[in-house]
Amino acid sequence: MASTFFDPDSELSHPAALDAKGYAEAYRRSIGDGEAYWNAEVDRLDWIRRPTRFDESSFDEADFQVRWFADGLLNVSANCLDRHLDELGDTPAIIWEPDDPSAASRTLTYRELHREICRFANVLKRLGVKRGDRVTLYLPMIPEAAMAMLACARIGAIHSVVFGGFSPESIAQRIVDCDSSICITADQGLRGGKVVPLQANVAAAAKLAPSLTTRLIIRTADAPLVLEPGEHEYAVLVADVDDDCPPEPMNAEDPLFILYTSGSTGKPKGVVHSSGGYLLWASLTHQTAFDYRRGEVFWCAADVGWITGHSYIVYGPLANGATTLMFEGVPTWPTPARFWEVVDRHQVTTLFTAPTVLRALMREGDHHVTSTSRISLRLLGSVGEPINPEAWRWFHEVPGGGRCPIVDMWWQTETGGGMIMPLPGAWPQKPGSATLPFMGVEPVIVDGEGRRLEGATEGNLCIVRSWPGQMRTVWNDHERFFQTYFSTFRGLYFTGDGCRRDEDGYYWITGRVDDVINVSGHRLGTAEIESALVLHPAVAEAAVVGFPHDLKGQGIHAYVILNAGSAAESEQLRQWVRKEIGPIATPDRIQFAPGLPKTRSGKIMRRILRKVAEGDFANFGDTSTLAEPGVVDALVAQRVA
Ligand code: 6R9
Repeated sequence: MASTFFDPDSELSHPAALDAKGYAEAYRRSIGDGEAYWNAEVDRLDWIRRPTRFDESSFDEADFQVRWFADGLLNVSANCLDRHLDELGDTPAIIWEPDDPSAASRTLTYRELHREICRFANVLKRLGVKRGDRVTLYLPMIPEAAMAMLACARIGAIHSVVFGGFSPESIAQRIVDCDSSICITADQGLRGGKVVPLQANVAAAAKLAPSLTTRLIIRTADAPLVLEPGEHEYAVLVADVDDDCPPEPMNAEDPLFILYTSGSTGKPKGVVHSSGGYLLWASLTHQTAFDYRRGEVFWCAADVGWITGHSYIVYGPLANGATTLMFEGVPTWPTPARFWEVVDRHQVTTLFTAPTVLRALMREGDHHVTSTSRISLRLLGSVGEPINPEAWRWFHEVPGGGRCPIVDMWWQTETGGGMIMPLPGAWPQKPGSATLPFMGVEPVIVDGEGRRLEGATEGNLCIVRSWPGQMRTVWNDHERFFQTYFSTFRGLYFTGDGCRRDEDGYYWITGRVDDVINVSGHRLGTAEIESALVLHPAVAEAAVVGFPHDLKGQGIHAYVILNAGSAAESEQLRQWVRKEIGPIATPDRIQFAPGLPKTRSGKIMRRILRKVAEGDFANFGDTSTLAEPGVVDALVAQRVA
């Protein structure tokens, strides 16, 4: 495929920190002499004891481990707050933009944020939270979400943030898995003027999760809280604690947080990130990929419930002394101009968002964008799924006014921070390509048998060696960590993504090659949705696949087989999944199927189900192993009917 190069040099108002030569040199060092490279880079953090050990990881089964900086001691919250106070005490750390554009925004300086977090940490201590305890967070996009995360980090507790769109069942599943006894939530959340009943959802989850004994509630609405036994009002407890809370010295390898993510089985994996390596990676990638400069306003428009929010709303920017903008609302409410109005209001320099948002805004018409100034913007970013060249061009030309390079950053919950992305100003871009690997990242493309493919090629994307931000384990299931990522291709970390490398060595992510689908940038396991469907009394069997969707990237197509004599409406089943998992998992289509295409050994042939869902009935490939070939014709007949 021919592709246009965009030369971003001409677009940058001042030269970027790294040019092509600087990058090539740094990249070569990071791969050729990792120890020297990381020995210099660790100084971007403040250590209580500077590490003398660096990468001690191995992807081989015999001595498998992921470990970095193992003798280092630090505290993550001290790195994000205390060390900035002398120089940046009066600089805004967080600017909060509420859902309702007519409500007042809120700014917290580093000094104010430091004080709030110390007090928050003291509240947690008073509730009995100790080093190593797991604290569940189920919060709206309010500054208290960042405060709660950093308060945990201050006392060495491990946070597990659960996205505010998940159902009570999903919250409970995550609480039970990490045996968490406390959940921090709010009375309600607001999104696009709609109320999300957070406190009630946690109360419902508590009935399903016996370990959960304590609920800390932040009041956001005017109405006084109504508290059940086990619930505490944050404002009441915080009125009565000290401003002083010394940061707990933590080992670099101590877990900082758990974040659950979907995989190929029905049960979400608790991805565990470290204190030292993770923070270093979040800080280094934020600084370098976004060419961050002091005084700029950085806006990552993700939710803190996802890894993007962890690394680029909270940890990366605050570790770098940046001003991070936190937005409670949605891009299309009250009007599709909201994003750009927020950019103007807070003089945002960098906006990091997702292709699904761009596609939604694109079809609303350019006038919503062009009616705003956006003159403060210098850089744009895209994450979460492959960006289609059309959305890339629109982002560049309309919101970016043709002046801003686009950082298309490929990474995963598991990688902690960006892995493959263009560094602004360093090399020409191609719309739709994440371009080249970041420092210390050595990608390879392998075929189905694990053979490394050279030059321009396409296959499975793997990473050869560890990097500091890599996840350390799956909570409580180290064996699953190895099996999921390191057993498919021996000695390599398998990303689950397909990838093409072009003649210029640029990487193009083509999407998941496993049973994970990406709906509006949200990762969902097809098995999770299937498990939810078969819980319905009328459903005997279900198979879920993704299909191309104009706005969402992928939509959810569910094949459902009902129990003999049972009946169900598709809308009923859609609502059922919504209730079981959350709105993001609601199937777009339910197809009541007479049967599923299976091999004689009983394996569902998902390849065929994907083709049928896509409406591609011509290329089923080899169907000779099908137990009942007639099933495929029946499925096709239903689709064309
Ligand atoms: C950060 C995040 C990870 C999956 C990943 C890939 C897709 C993310 C992308 C991208 C193409 C990009 N993905 N960024 N694909 N280009 N710039 O999204 O983490 O929620 O774990 O999803 O998202 O398929 O494997 P996570």
